[in-house]
Amino acid sequence: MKRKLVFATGNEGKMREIREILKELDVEIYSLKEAGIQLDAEENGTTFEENALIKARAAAEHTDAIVLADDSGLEIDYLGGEPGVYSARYLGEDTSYRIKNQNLIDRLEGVPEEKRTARFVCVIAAVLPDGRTLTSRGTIEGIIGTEERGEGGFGYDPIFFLPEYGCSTAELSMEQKNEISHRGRALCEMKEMLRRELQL
Ligand code: ITT
Repeated sequence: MKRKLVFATGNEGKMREIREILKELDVEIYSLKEAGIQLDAEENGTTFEENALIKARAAAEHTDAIVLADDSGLEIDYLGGEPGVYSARYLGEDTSYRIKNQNLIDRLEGVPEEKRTARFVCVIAAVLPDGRTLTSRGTIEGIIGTEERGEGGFGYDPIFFLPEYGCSTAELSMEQKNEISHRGRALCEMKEMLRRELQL
């Protein structure tokens, strides 16, 4: 029988990417919703690592499965690393990304391209059935654009430009984004650790 893996996220954009990246692992993947788990863990850590572990440990209290969680965000150098670990909560959790993205564009009004550098960061935390924890981290460097572009991806993707590709991460196919993204990189490293630790 296949082993069960619960991915502790309520973000459907993340979940779509995660399923695609982990599809060749020999496990059954469940979202929180599919596993019937409701989390109200407060993400009060100050780093992506802390918050990813908070989410993974909270979910692990409800299941014997392998649990993974993703904590991620956008760091804009000109804004001192904002929104960073507050990326989901920036301007309010329920505010639309059209508004959040336009606000960040406005805050960078007149800033030249070389100072618009930014990165997406993703930390994946795992809690194994024996209680051990693992983490992996991935990043992707880009610049903040002057307008939204593209319909793919989610969140801040329409304003995150990759100069070497001449497009935003919202203009990549999911396969292309997963090959180079913060989440793709962090999950590939985690996949290797899980294979090693659990012979998956
Ligand atoms: P869970 O905690 O339930 O996983 P969340 O959306 O609250 O969902 P985070 O606290 O990790 O997750 O916040 C991550 C935010 O960073 C996310 O909501 C987006 O705004 C942004 N983000 C992360 N990865 C991204 C990506 O690949 N593309 C665009 N925006 C991204």
